Amino acid sequence: MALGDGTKSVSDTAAGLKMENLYMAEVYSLPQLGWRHYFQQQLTMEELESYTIARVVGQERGEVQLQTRLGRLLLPHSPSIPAMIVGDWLLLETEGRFVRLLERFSLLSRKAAGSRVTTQLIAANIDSLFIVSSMNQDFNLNRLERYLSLAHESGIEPVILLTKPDLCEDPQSYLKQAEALGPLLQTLAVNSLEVDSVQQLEPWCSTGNTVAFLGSSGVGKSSLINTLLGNQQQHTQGVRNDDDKGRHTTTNRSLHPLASGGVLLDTPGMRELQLTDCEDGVEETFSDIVGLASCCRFSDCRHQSEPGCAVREAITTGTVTERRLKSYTKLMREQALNKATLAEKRAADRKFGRYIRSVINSKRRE
Ligand SMILES: Nc1nc2c(ncn2[C@@H]2O[C@H](COP(=O)(O)OP(=O)(O)OP(=O)(O)O)[C@@H](O)[C@H]2O)c(=O)[nH]1
Ligand SMILES: [Mg+2]
Ligand SMILES: [Zn+2]
Repeated sequence: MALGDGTKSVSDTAAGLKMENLYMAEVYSLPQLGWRHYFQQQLTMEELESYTIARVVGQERGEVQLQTRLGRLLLPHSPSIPAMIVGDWLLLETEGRFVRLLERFSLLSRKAAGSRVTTQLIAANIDSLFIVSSMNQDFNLNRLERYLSLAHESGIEPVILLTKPDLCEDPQSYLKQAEALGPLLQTLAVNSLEVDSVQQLEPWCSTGNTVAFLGSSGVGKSSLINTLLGNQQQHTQGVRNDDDKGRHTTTNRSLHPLASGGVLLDTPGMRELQLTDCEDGVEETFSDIVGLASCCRFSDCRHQSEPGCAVREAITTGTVTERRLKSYTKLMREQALNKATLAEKRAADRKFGRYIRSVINSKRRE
């Protein structure tokens, strides 16, 4: 079912209507939607009895799409409701009024695209991250390391999916390069259009597990989701012939519960993924370099031409590539810079807030 189809807006309904009256079919149990003990323990017995539990499954022009045990409904955005993102869990009153957002166990965010330095939320309460790349001009090790850093920072298990093996002359060479990014990293070649091939993903699609698909446009995120769902819920579209780039077909994030369990999150293709405040995630992604750096003669070694540099030694012997060292240095610098700019911006916002309050107060006094 396409998001929003057949659902009614809460604001369209007469006040006092019971929630049961608002919903259309499409019924899933709470565990099928990803509900678990972590959320249950945030509720009192009274809350459990009197409120309806809902998960954010989509967002569109001023409305949040929610899935409950009984079906779907729309919640209009309002300034009194906190910022929510796909994957969030919340409580609703019987009439559909917002009560409270539940604490998240994981949160994916990045620096918003463009020159503005603000944080953009991507998704909440994600268990596994499928980092999707096709085996063509889209394939880029530096970019994969960005996605891996994001996953590690959020404590989410990453899996690299390399798509379009059927259109590639040497899939093994791509697989080998991706596998070299980490000894424990799961890397799979998968044809998004073939049921047999997509079956490899079943271990991550078990009941209650929420899996986010991230990657550039045209790599096959929506195609993978359609094959897993067994229908064409998500629109897909061919890539440009000259450079394999996609056409940004998916424009909204949406959650798709599988009948067999598991919840899939489709996302629009990302043009860029800039990290912010991801030091731990970057260090985990580059644990080989971090480990070697601890053996350098100087504790502030920059791994350029210092004597006794264990990282340079590893580059000479071929254990680490120059590319990987550059990628590590770049990501560390980028996340620190974005973090500092964000902190400055927040401080400026706070100062501005204080100024506004003082003006209002002095006007009141007058
Ligand atoms: N041959 C082949 N084609 C694929 C494969 N995966 C995806 N495609 C095709 O690639 C095109 C783009 O696929 P989509 O699923 O729309 O890509 P997407 O990642 O969702 O793209 P956006 O929504 O723009 O982010 C479609 O024409 C798919 O049929 C694959 O493994 N093999
Ligand atoms: Mg898509
Ligand atoms: Zn060094």
